[in-house]
Amino acid sequence: MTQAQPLVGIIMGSSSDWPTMQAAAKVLAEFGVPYEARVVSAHRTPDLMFEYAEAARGRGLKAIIAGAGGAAHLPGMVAAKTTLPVLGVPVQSKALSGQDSLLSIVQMPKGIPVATFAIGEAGAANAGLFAVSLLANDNPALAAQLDDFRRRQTETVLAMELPPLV
Ligand code: RP5
Repeated sequence: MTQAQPLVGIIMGSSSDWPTMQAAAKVLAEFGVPYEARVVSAHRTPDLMFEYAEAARGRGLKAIIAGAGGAAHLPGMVAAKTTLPVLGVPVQSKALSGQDSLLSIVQMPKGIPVATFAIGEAGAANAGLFAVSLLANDNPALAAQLDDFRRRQTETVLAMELPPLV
């Protein structure tokens, strides 16, 4: 899935990660940020992973959101091959509920950073928001959109009412 001149690359280890990772795509779409999304597996397509990471900056990407589950090496290995910001999303695994994914992604050795987000959909959505924040550094219109998003979110929470006792 590719739009014209994507600024953010969303990659994931399997199409089974898409229900989670599409939360990042939805955020980028909401902010009008062009992105691409595709399956790139650290273990099953390692050559593609390296090609993708090595070409990313030259293709104009500004950040890569990488999601994987289980022994989740994709974000770290991509970060090893590019100096673009890599945002890691731990996908909830069946066996260990994503604890394995989280620890695999977050425990990077000194020198190769991966910004690690929460397990699952919330992490994917926040990775999307973080990518928007990165791009907003030199895009005032995007920064204004972020302010508006926060304002609307605050209003929604302030308007919350609790149901009566049952
Ligand atoms: C990881 O293995 C993927 O990121 C996915 O979360 C997990 C399971 O992959 P499938 O067996 O569903 O293809 O590489």
